[in-house]
Order: sequence, then C-alpha cells, then structure tokens
Amino acid sequence: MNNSEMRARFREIRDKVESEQRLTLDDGIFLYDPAVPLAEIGALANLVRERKNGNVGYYNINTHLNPTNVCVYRCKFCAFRSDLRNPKGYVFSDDQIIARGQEATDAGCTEMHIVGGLHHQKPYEWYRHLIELLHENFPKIHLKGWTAVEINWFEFQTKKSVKWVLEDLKAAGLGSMPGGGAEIFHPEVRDQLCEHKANTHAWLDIHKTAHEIGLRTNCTMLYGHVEKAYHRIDHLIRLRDLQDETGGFQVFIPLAFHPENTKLDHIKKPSGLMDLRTLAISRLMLDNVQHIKAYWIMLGIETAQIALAYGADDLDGTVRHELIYHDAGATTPEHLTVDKIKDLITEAGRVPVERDTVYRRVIRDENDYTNWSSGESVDPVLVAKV
Ligand code: V47
Ligand code: SF4
Repeated sequence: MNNSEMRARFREIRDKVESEQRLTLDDGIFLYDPAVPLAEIGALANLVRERKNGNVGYYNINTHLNPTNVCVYRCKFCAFRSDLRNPKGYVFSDDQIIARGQEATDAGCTEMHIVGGLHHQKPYEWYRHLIELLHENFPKIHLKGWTAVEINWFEFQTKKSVKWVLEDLKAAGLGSMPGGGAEIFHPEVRDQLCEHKANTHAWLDIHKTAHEIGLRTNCTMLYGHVEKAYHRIDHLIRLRDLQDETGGFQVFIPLAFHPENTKLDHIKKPSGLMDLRTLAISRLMLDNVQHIKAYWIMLGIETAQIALAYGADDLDGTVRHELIYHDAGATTPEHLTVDKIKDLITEAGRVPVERDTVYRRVIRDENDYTNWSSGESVDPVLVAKV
C-alpha cells in the first residue's frame, strides 16, 4: 500500500469511528501497520475515550493477595509460579490472610485483588474458605477474585458446574472476577503458551456464566510475545462478541508481556509505542466496553500517564503486594500513594476520580468511605461535567 492509499484507508476508519460505526477485523489489523501514524490512532481513540468517559481519570485504592504461588500449570510466560518443593513456593495461613485484610482496611482499600496458583494439594474448600474468611472479617472490602483459569480448576476439583461454583463463591463473599487468564484466545498462540490450562471456550463460558448470575468481570489480553496483529484483533473481537451478548465486562486491560525469569526470556519486552498502539486499538475495537485500563504496574508510570490520552481512562489502583509483574522483572514501584496517583492523573490533564471495583464513585472521609449510589457503573453526571 502506498502512502496515499494508506491515507485513504485511514480516513475510512476515521469516518467510521466518528459516526460510531463498528470496526472490522481488517480495520484492526490495518491499524497495527507501523506505517499508520500512532499519533493519529491515539487521537481517534481519545475521541472515543472522551465520548465514553469525559475527562475523568479513574483510580482505586486496592491491594493484591496471591495466597499461593504453587501451581500445577507451567505457562511459558509466567515467572510467578513455583513447584511445591522449591524454596520459592509458599502458601498463606489464615493468620497471614487476616493480617492482609487488616492492613488493607487500615490503608482505606476498597478492593482486594485475589489470584494465585492452582495448588494440587489444596482442595476447592481452601480457596472458598479464604474468600469467606476475608468477607466475614472485612465486609466492606470488595473481593475481586479468581480468574476463569481458577474457576475452571474448581470445576474440575468439585465435579460441579461452573454456575454452581460461581454461585457458591458469590455466597461466600466474592464480589467480581478479574480478567486474567485470557492470554491470547487463538489456538495457534494459546497452544504454544499454555496448552493445558482453561481453553478459550472455557474462559469465555465462565465469564458468560458469571455475567448471567450478576457477577461483573474484567477482561485482558497478554500481548508482545509470539502473537501477530491478527491474533490480537481476533482476541478483541471474541471479547466484543461476548460483550454484545451479556454486557458484563466492565473494563479491558491490555497486559504487556514481561519476559524476565520466564521460559520466553529471549523475547524483547514490547516497546512503549507498541503499548500505546495496543491501548488505542483496543479502545477503538471494543466499542461496547466502557473502560480501558492502563495498568501502571505493567506499563510503567510514564507510559500509563500518556495512555490517558491514547484511549485509557483508568490507571488501576494504589496497589500493594503485586508479585506477578515484579517476579517477571517489572521495575515499577511496589505501591503508589493516593496523592501520587492523583498527581499523575492531574498532570496528564484529567480529573482524578476514585472509583470502587464496579466503577461507582467513592466519597471518602479519611479511611471511611461510601459509594456514589447503590446503582451500578459510573456516575453519568460527573462524567458529563468533567
Ligand atoms: O493472567 C502473567 C498475565 C495476568 C506475565 O482484572 C503476565 O483488574 C506479562 O489479569 N508478563 C494476571 N503478563 C494479571 C491480571 C490483571 C492485572 C491487573 C488488573 C486486572 C483486573 C487483572 O497477568 C495473567 C497473565 O495474562 N501475566 N505473567 C508476564 N510475565
Ligand atoms: Fe499457574 Fe497462572 Fe502462572 Fe499459568 S499464569 S503457571 S496458571 S500461576
């Protein structure tokens, strides 16, 4: 394609976005062509971002809990997992879990993000129990826990249906599900990375079931390893199709591959330009997902800030005890203070708004807080104002 053909093709896409028409697989693949200027894709993504979320930059006050890193699987991109006998392997006791809940409460966290390994000697009841333990002791903290990969493992352990498992966890206090484990759906890639764990059908079916029983979930894509543009856009379209059916995804989080200490450590980490292009294209393709998260832990603070002008409207949270990215070589801080995350958003020209896990505005008085309303999702009046 010569330069004038490229310009004409881009204009076609710009016209579609401006008139709120859906982009196709071919449109998405075209946008990954390095000849298409990133700044122009960014400007288009920013248009959609401001249409959907005004000038708001969301963050939350949250913490992570990875109750064990012992895992039966061996995903090639994972630096977090351990074998049981390896000195790195650990399992949290109830006391340690309670201590984490107390620390989160003292820090004013509204959310605990709970994921871990699939420990072959821990029954489903152990995973359920820790949700119940936290919920009973710290009922104000929203528990966003267990990826579809874990739910699939629980299904295998209990020999019950996905619906049964999700309802049982919800009864124990589970508030929503994170978006991990999606990786890349296309089997040409998935089979190279993690052929044994929950397959694409299972991942999508678990999220669909969660949405049907009223659990909101997040969705992700792991990029920058062996996949091509076609696989990324195919992945986004599979998410968009499910979202058309259920509307249950709240946010999409593109996850840049961190190679250190993994079996793919010969691969170079994606560049900042690739990160921004992927964020912007995700914003354009996922016209039915409200939020796009620039996860600062993974992107680095500078890229996350710029991402607020490339389609993203959310930086994730203050975060404590993150292991998955730091084990894989992330050099970002372990934690941001509330003032620092607000400053980052303000400096990027956005209005910082604290949200809870389901994107309600948080009204805070020191470490005590209430939500904007008992309804779901964002505060439309606020978004219109800023
Ligand atoms: O499923 C694992 C990815 C995911 C590496 O829902 C890696 O709000 C890059 O899903 N390099 C877990 N990525 C993290 C996750 C997440 C993070 C933040 C917020 C939310 C949310 C979800 O991280 C895994 C996998 O896709 N991952 N190892 C690695 N070396
Ligand atoms: Fe286990 Fe999750 Fe790591 Fe895969 S990504 S090896 S399932 S901890």
